[in-house]
Amino acid sequence: MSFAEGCLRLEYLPLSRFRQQDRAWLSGALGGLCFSHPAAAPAISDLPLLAVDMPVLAGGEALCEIWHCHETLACGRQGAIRYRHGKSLLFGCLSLGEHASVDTRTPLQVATETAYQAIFELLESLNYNSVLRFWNYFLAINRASHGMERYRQFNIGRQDAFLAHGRSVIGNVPAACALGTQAGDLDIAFLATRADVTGLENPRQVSAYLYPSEYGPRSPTFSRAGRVNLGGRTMLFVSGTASIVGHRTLHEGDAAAQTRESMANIAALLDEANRDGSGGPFRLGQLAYKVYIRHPLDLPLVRDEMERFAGSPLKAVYLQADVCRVGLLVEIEASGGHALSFL
Ligand code: 3EB
Repeated sequence: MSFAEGCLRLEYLPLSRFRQQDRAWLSGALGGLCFSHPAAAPAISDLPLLAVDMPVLAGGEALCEIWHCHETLACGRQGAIRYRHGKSLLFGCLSLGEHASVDTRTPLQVATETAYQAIFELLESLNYNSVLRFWNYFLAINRASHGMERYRQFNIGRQDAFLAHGRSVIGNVPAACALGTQAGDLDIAFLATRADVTGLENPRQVSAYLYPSEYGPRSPTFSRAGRVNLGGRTMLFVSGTASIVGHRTLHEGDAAAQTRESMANIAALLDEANRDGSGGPFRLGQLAYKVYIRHPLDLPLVRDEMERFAGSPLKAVYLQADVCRVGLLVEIEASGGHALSFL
């Protein structure tokens, strides 16, 4: 990879091939995530790798998502967080269990608030002022407990941690996703930078941080995308995107129509990202996609719709996950502008 490609590279590879990599490859990796059911990830000391209990569709072999970077890397641990960073980028991850709390907060709410507080403490101490992306995964996202859906409990804990650290919960907040796993603790991974990140919103959608209270007592704290300039390249991190227009879920029960609507949302977001002409232009057919599908049998249909919309072949990986509203059957995240090594 040349310098012109920028300092960040995303690589998807099966776990079996990960295990064959040499030390040079490992030393250039910031960290990553490993998806499989049951969860599995090689324990490599000093490499932050999050094992997420999520089935891989099509193929079924465990899938690793690795973020590489050209900088000289240092690694560390702070409490539950494992991280690696260079001079401008940091990848970190942690898993926290849910434990009965001593106050009125629910166990998931406490775990979420604790995790985000720990992340913000780490980022503040290492001078990483912006988060490019959060990935949030936890068990039974749509199940109610303590009188509230678990995704809504998560949103309370997340927002409280932002507020406790004096961070804004509207406007320029990080891109993110939140999906349900089959088992395991609260798993969070994040990519942060010392560069400035611009949060983008989607003209077709109400900003998630302004969702009305019918979706929960606290709005979710994320922006539709984050854009950053690194090493002379403009990169885009698109949050999990679903069949939501305004603030409403569209096409309940129709996975194909939901896929088209989600892609239309991403297309509108790319128009926003391309508007001021700094970097890009980003094109639908050139992004790296990660697609979360609620019902595995919908895979062919979702893939067909995506390829019809954005071109074929697409660089996309497909996972089975519960999406954060019961009516949603698919959620699509994407990124672009960085180097990409795809399977
Ligand atoms: C949505 O648009 C669908 O809570 O971090 C997408 C991306 C969604 C991120 C999050 C939730 C989150 O509301 C769900």
